[in-house]
Amino acid sequence: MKVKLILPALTEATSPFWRPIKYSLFPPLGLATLAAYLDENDQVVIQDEHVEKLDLDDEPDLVGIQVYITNARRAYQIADHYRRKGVYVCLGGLHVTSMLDEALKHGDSVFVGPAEDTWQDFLADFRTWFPKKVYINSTRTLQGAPLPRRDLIQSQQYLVPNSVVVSRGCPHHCDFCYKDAFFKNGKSFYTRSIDQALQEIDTLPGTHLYFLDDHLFGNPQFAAGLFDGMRGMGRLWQAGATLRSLFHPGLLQKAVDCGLRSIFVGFESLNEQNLKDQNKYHNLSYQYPMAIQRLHEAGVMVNASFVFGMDGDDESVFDRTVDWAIEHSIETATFHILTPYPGTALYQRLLRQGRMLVHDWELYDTRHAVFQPAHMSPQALEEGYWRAYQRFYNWEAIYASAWGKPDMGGKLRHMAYTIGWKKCEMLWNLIIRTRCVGYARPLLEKVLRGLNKEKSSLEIYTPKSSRQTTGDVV
Ligand code: B12
Ligand code: SF4
Repeated sequence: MKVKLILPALTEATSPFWRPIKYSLFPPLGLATLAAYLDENDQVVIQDEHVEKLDLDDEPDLVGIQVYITNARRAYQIADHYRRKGVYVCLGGLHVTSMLDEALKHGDSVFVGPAEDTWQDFLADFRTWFPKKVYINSTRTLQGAPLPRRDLIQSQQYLVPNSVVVSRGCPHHCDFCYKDAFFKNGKSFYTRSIDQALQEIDTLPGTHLYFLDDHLFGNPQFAAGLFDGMRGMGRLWQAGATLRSLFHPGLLQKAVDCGLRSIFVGFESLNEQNLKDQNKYHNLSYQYPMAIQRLHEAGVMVNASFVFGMDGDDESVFDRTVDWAIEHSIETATFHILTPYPGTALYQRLLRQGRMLVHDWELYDTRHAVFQPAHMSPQALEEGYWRAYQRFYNWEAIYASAWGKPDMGGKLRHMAYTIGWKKCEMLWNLIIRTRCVGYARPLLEKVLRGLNKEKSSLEIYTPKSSRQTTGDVV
């Protein structure tokens, strides 16, 4: 059977005037996961429109398309195109899970929720000619799930081919997050076994890893076992975790000891009431400075995520947040306009209050105000958002923020990371056009390690055979 799996791109990702590096970071791991369930004899291709032009002239037996909210329009176009040719089309992913009726107009089969179990059911049905219209996920486990087919990914096209996900979901329930909508009707947080996770990590070449888990520290016992097992593997890695988990006794140190060098933390807002309104009770704003200090003292760079437009925000929120981030020497900040994704508690609330203004999914990209904010106009929210980026990443701010680091090595690493990420757009464009993005990886590793540091004993690779998979190894 000929199977084609496609990650369509949103319009901006294919524009030479947008930030191509943002879309050349991670390969389509969800599709590589699905590919692992196909038979040896099946011919499988994965195409990612963020990094390549799609070949739409072919006629496979089966097409599977991944649909996010912002690429939904493009995904439906591609689905319609293949269906016109008589090809069977499956749609899955986050957006179709919340918008089943919309998706059913474009797909022959639509998958609700994670698809580790339903995709296998579908393949059996398809081979016997009785596929269903809708597959709803109910079994929530990663035990025994095969490793993603990374051999189908063109790794040279990505800055971070070694993205890895060892859990699904998150133990928390923030109102604005996609999570509860995607994992409804069952467990919304589960992990691989530690041994399976380590086995997957062991297959990844090179040094650098990026864990894309929503909350890698979400199950402290699992995380501690994973970090113990990773000691001596010689990795440098990045991940995301909640603020509260950084205070779990000993966990951060274990992470650092096995190579954590930069972390994405959802601070979201400096306003305590905003956090409560969004059901984000696990963030306590008085702990923010302590968390940053802990991370910096441990040599971990902070990527702080902030959301603008919550009901406690007025037009002063932008400058206040940026000033605070610079004052606390944060390396990179990601700003978002609050975006109510369909299916979330936030979306339901704003719909009930009659505050939803825009229904074009392409604009649900966290850069547009799609709802009526409480204390400012949608225009003021968008302008403030762009101003925040400009202020945080201007040269003066970068310098001021880096200068907050106590030693010269820290200052230099801060500057190199921030400048590399936000101030080298033309260089990134050239690197991507000449298909050399893979060559930039050693530089990223060098900056993560620290410019003045050579490989430490921690980072010298220990072959698998001489390494335990759980428990302390050093
Ligand atoms: C990596 C990532 C990116 C990467 C690249 C995406 C990629 N290469 O896959 C980059 C940086 C480009 C990116 C960009 C954006 N992203 Co993003 N991203 C992620 C992230 C962190 C991980 C995705 C992942 O690999 N998951 C792990 C795999 C195993 O799971 P999966 O992809 O969901 O696949 C499973 C199922 O969905 C299902 N499935 C998926 N596709 C299909 C297809 C078929 C046929 C079937 C049967 C099943 C199926 O099966 C898989 C196995 O269970 C997620 C958060 C998350 N935890 O998922 C956010 C997330 C997907 N991103 C999001 C957003 C909003 C964006 C942006 C708009 C952000 C922005 N402001 O610019 C852009 C636009 C993306 C676009 N193309 O439209 C939202 C999506 C919300 C929504 N309702 O759609 C998420 C959920 C983050 C969040 N918490 O809000 N993103
Ligand atoms: S902590 Fe993060 S991933 Fe978890 S529910 Fe809240 S926003 Fe979503």
